[in-house]
Amino acid sequence: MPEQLYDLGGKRVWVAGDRGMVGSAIVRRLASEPCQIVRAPRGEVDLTRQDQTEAWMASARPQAVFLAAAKVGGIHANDTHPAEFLYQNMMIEANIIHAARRFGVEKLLFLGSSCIYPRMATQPITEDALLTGPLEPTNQWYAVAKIAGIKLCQAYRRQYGSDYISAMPTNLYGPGDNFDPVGSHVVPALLLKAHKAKLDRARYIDVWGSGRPLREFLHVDDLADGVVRLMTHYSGEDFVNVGAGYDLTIMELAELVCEVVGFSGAIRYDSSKPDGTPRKLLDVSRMRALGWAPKIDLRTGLKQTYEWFLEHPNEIRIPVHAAS
Ligand code: GFB
Repeated sequence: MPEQLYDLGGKRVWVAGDRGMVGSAIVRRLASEPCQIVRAPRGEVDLTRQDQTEAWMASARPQAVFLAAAKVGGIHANDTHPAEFLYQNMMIEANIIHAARRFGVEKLLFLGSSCIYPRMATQPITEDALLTGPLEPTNQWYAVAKIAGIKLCQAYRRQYGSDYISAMPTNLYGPGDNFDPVGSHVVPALLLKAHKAKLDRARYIDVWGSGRPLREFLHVDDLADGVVRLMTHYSGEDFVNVGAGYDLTIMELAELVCEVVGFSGAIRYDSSKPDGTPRKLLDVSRMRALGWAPKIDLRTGLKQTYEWFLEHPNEIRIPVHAAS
């Protein structure tokens, strides 16, 4: 079993982005660690602003930071808001990572994304595929910002000896997701479409693209468990993939979602919408060697996410988590 390298016991821990899907899952997971969570007052710290970020870090003095704050969205949001995805994500990362060094953070974990890899990377994708080929055009802006975040962690480690590490999660889903029909990722989008179609007794739902792309989906609670594992048991310049270990086609996902929701109509494919990357299955050997494995299978996770959605009818999350 790998040895523990960092003890969260008694530490002041800040989850940047703690109101987003990922950040709130990390906060839930940290409830079973003997640490103290520090939280910025709602809406009061704009992490794209260096002055506000530094003032918050100077007053809160976190010892460990999970950097889960980001501007996020699905394929359409990425494709149509390139400036926001590039600018906001670069600012958030640079402000927090720089402030972490200034204010003595002992350990920081940065969350990247599997879209950092070349569009045509060999599958399953190992971490050394980074920067070996051209990016997928629909999310290249987000990818470049996330690559900059990885490089910042590596650079601060090399130059200042800062213990900053990075995790590369695959496509995530779960409670607290953004269910905006246009800006969201595919899982919440299809849950919403199938749910509305069931209520309206519609004959079909529309699914974007050809249905042929393959995607890997990880429940956000499994991701949260993985990043806490990395925080406590990993230190190094190499970043680490976090994925489920298997993928399925969007067509198979759409069928599974309809089954979970109880919609028995047809599925139509809208070829005017982009497919994006044909496949991005992560190699998770490094993560498994650290003693982590996902526990929530896709069907169970989709059912649980649908139940969360039904219990939160008014909760439409905006896709910007820049405000902590
Ligand atoms: O989840 P998604 O938006 O993100 O789309 P990406 C995944 C696949 O599902 C694409 C298809 O092939 C979409 O065309 N799809 C089918 C749909 N119907 C829908 C729908 O109603 N809504 C959406 N959103 N997709 C994102 C990146 O790429 O992955 C981000 O843009 C980030 O930067 C994220 O990296 C993890 O997997 O294509």
